[in-house]
Amino acid sequence: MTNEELADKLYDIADMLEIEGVQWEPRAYRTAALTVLSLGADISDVYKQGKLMELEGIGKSIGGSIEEYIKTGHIEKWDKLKKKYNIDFSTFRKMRGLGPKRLYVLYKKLGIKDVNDLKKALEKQEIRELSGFGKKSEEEIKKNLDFFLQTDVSRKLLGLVIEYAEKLRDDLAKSGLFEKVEIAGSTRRMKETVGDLDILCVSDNPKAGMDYFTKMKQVKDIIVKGDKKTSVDLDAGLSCDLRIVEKEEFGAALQYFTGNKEHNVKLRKIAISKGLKLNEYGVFKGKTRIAGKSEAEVYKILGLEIMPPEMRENMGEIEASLSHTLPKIIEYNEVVGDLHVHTNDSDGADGLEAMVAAAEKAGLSYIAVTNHSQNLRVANGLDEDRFRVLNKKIDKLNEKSNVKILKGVELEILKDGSLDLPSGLLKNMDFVLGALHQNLNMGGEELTDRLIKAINTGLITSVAHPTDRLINQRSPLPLNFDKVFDACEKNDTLLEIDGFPDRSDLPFDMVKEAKEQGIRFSLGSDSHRVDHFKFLRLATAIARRGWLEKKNVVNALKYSDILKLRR
Ligand code: DGT
Ligand code: CA
Ligand code: CA
Repeated sequence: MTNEELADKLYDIADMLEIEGVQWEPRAYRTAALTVLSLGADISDVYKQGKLMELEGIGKSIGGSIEEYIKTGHIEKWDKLKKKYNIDFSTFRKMRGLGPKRLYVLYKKLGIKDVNDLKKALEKQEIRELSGFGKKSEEEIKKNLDFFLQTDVSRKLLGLVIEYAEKLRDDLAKSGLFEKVEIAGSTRRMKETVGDLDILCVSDNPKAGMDYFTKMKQVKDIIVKGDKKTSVDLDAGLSCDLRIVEKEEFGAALQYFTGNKEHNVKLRKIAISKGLKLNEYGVFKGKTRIAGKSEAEVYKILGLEIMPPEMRENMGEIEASLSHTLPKIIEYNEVVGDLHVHTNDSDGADGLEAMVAAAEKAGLSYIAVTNHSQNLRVANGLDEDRFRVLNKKIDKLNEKSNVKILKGVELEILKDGSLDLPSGLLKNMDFVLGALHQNLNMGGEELTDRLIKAINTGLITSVAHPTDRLINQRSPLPLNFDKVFDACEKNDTLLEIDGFPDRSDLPFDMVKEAKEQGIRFSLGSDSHRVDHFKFLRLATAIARRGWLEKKNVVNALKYSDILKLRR
């Protein structure tokens, strides 16, 4: 049993309870599922240590279900519900647009249980005949299904594997069998999703090193084992290549196995044009190795400046390096504030004081508390009165708090582009994230006009998670981003980079485009509980992958300067 299998069961229960019309339980089950997914340790180990109930969001009832599953491989609640709702929820969750309630209608009226059934019903154009669906809705479902069928859902979210990968690296290093241990591949480039882990080591005793690796408790199966390369399946549900190389070739190997592939291909062409040969063992002139010990040495001998791994996506970094025009991208420690944080006043799990304490522990100097606004009822959005009360509480807390708190809101942009709260209140807010969450089933042009109308009010500081994509789950909104960027530029409105693992939104390639147009950005973890502040690092990674410099990111400003954004 893996954490993932358990989380899937919990999500299933949430979906089925939602169909039953149960009020709060679905949320609780989803929260618990996310806790299990991002745990970083095996849930059965946590259970054995008697620490199950200490986990965030896991109380008596859900804890009981988890215990039952660990002991018996079943959850009776799931079995019972599933008899009534024999739907492949777990696959449908990865697809945009069909929530549990709509799935149930399709199941009851057309007998659709899985993606295959859905495909057939679409071919026969049966869905448009259902009340509450119609032709437009059928086309939307088809589009989402096509997107789903094209995506590789086997890739893992970086935000859910990075700590696991770093622990694996540290565990290897602690063995004392390796002189060097480094993470390479897409994880080192901080790509939003990871296919497999790549780890690179130097060791005097490769045999003992590989023995140690294959016996680690994270290793589930050995795929191939050799002294130079070993591949295994990990308990986190992904595989890992570990390579042991010579000290003299470590830099060249690290460069090669960091990639990406297109970046490497271009580098090799440059080597050839200089009469040299580049591979994972070094840079060679004839048979003599002339570089390879460090990455910097490899780049230098090819006439290039080294660039951070995040930039190595063949997006112009090699050309910029050759012409000495590489920007100095923002450093992780230059991000001093988090500009997207929820509390339990809306849909967060923890209270204001707890979130502020956690922010202080995370080393932040300020946070914007951006709870949902009234129209987002599923998230317990706040109306004007509740915001006024909360803002007073924030003013009071600010008097004694080391971490400064900006009074913010994640504001619904309504169907007609108007704003969900009166402008009088908004003018007194320190940070307004404008967001599209509801009524998204409209054409791209309408949607674009709606967002631009909101931006043009001048009341929005930053556009929250602009594409609204969820990785492996739903496609980006069909917005016209040329127009959106123009509107942002004109109004000096920021774009957000939301670092929550499945959002990672704005995506890095679009970040780079918007930067070229002079747009600035705000970064947010989109924290819903105390342990989510770690996702700010992922937002920063996307900023770096989009070539942002310190001046392009408002989270590098001091608290007193960030307040001036709206003045
Ligand atoms: P992933 O695992 O799909 O998230 O992405 P990567 O980038 O980690 O790719 P992976 O694990 O297949 O290979 C690690 C690195 O090794 C990759 O970034 C570049 C290098 N590499 C792999 N295959 C080739 C190749 O055929 N040619 C060159 N030049 N480099 C390669
Ligand atoms: Ca990889
Ligand atoms: Ca690999």
